[in-house]
Amino acid sequence: MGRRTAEPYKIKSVETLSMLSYEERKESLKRAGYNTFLIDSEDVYIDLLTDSGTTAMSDEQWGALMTGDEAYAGSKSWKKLEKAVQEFYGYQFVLPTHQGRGAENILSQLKIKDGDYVPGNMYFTTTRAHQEMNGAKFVDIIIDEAHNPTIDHPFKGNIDLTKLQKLIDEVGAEKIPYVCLAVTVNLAGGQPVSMRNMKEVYELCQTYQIDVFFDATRCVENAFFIKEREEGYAEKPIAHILKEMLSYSDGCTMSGKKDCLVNIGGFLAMNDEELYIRSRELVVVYEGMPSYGGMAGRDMEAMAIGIREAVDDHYIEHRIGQVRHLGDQLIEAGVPIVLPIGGHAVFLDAKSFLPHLKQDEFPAQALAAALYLDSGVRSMERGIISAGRNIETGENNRPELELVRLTIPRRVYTNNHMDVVVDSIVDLFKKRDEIGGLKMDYEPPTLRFFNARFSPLATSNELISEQNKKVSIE
Ligand code: PM9
Repeated sequence: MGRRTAEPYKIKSVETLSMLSYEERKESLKRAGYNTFLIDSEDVYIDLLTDSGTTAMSDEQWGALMTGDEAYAGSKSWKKLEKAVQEFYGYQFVLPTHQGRGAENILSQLKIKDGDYVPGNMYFTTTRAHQEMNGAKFVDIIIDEAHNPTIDHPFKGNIDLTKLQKLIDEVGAEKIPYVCLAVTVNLAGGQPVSMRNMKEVYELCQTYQIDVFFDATRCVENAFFIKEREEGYAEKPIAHILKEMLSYSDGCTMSGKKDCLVNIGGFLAMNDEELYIRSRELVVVYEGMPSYGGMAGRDMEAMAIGIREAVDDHYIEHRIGQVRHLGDQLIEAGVPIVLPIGGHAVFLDAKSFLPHLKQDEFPAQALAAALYLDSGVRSMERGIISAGRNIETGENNRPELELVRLTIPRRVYTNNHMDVVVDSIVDLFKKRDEIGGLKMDYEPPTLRFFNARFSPLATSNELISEQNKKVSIE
């Protein structure tokens, strides 16, 4: 066995976790309509719903909160944030937004015309919603391997250049306002894009004068995979790799709630001054003054520091290592997960986990609910419910991937917590035949996964057959 490593930080403040009984969790799940988004946080033991805004901030960040400049205009905290983005991301112009979707809204409104096409490496829920609301059709041009959870490809987030070229030939470059390239790809399992692919996409787009905008939400995690897997990068610092990655784009939208290591905030960045001036006008309409954009001065102080802390090589190595600590144990136990293990989460392959359930019985939603019931671990459905309906036909989109995401907040849990999650999932896997499907009782018209409500299909109205219920934390 190689020498073990530990967290590159020590704990200064603790938050007590709640540990409900099986019966209490059962009640809580019912109240939430079997949707993990609707479970009260105080009823959750280990919260792997999302890595978004759930980061533990450092003492330096907490200290900086007191120095926040809350001026309505010209905040010096904004100057610090702007400088950090320019220094570490390399873009010339930056605008603050309340979170990532604020930046997506502004970019989509300014770039998209009715009838346009926005190609991207797999959709993301809020990103696609903004594109569609502004009249575009999203076109998935990720490599085919990304849709198969069992294929172990080092850069499963890559764009298929043939698919991109084909779309350009079919609809014409003037109908493509920009290519949206996510690093890493959330719904593919946190899969990275190679530096080479980014460069090739950028070069192809340049020949047609099509912009490339990155969804940079998890760009630091992507940089780690390049360092680890792509020739020529092993000795380069993460900060250096990140800057090279972003140089193959015209701008980015950013949810600071992930790789900027903060609980709220985001930004829109670009190199085109004319677009910047137009974007600034919309920031005033939707977000606030361009010197705060929906964030408090203290939030901007914390984000400026988080941007720097995130590119620390020790931090990111441990971060990815913790995700693997969870995923590797599940693989060893034979639990089907998306391969290879990605950057921010381990994704259970609900189709293989619960092969007896049809996609219309919502296997991923049912598995997420069963996991909560078993151990109080909260996860998130990323399957047919998240995929929503086709805007033209109204039919359910039917993604190949029917997944449950175990998303690991940054710097929050220890590997012991991950071990508890493993035990619960392995127990559930042993009694997987007993897990029933769900029916949807309430379907919201947009982004339905947030507020949809379900109930068990079984006549007994039980999600897991009664005789088999096992409780791991009682
Ligand atoms: N991601 C997540 O849990 C939070 C919302 S769940 C719908 O994964 C990408 C790749 C994201 C993302 C949010 C956003 C939006 C954009 N791109 O939540 O608005 O993963 O800051 O960012 C969530 P905001």
